[in-house]
Amino acid sequence: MKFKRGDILKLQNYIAEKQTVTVITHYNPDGDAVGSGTALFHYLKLLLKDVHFIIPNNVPYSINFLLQDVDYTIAERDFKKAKQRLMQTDLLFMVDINNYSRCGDNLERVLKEISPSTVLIDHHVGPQAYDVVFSYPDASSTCEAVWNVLNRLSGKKIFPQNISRALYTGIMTDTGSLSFSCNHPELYTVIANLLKSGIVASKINQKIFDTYSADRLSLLGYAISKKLKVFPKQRAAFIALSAKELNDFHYQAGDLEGVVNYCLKLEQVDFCALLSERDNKIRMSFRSKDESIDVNKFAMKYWNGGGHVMASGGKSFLPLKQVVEILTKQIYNKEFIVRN
Ligand SMILES: [Mn+2]
Repeated sequence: MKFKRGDILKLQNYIAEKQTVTVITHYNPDGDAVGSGTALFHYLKLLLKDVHFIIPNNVPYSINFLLQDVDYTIAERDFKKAKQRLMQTDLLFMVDINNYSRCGDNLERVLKEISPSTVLIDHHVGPQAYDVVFSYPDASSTCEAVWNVLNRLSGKKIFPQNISRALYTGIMTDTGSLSFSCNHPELYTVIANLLKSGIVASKINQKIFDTYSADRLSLLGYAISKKLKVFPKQRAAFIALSAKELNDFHYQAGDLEGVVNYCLKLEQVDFCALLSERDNKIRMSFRSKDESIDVNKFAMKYWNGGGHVMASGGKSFLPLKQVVEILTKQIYNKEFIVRN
């Protein structure tokens, strides 16, 4: 991972000079968001900083273990505290986001009012300008980027277990257990160094991936057996779930994590989407099997979103039925292949 001359020095100076440090990540946090945020938290704590992690809303239960021994606030539960903290902050780290809007409207408003020094560490395309920007769209995950930043900062390769565990979690969740965004050999050197801290990979994998509730597994079964629409000619597929259907399975944050990837398991599918009616909108995830289908561009052009070339997200405030109609038309017209 290449670093711009001066960025590490600037970051070193910030860390030396600033005392009140806050880490923030995206709405609907995933393993990479919480992993990179908590890893940074532990690292800065070791440097005796007053550090706090602000998470916009609830963390999926499968990655809750990462929050052990972390000072954090879930902004949606205690917005006053989150806001107060941000007002006092003189150094702000943003992880797994490319701009403030990913934190949700309420936090974005506060973030735009304050003026701390800002450091971004991320792997999404198109970061906004901040004081220091470590943006690596080719990285597997923000956690991989964080390891490289910490390595440059400290000269160390092996970090304490709480840091290693968090970074390992983000790498595994963001690569679907090393099945995509995982073709650069350097990634495996990072993982090897994480394991050298003594963390047990199989145990963490179980914690992350084998903690389904019966409802979650039933929802997955229902989504695949009853709701999967396949368009063989267009080599596309999608699943759409209404709020009522989610409710029938007692939906919990995180229950749809990874569901979209099942559509790609079909040999005859190169592009797929998952639509779910949640938080008074239709949330959409897009995946593709090949870089020639750029779902970041597709999400940006049509669905108010973005992300990565082969994995992105979007949203719509139209009724689910209408979103399904539009997406179906887009599939028939192969508009998911966005030409420049
Ligand atoms: Mn990520």
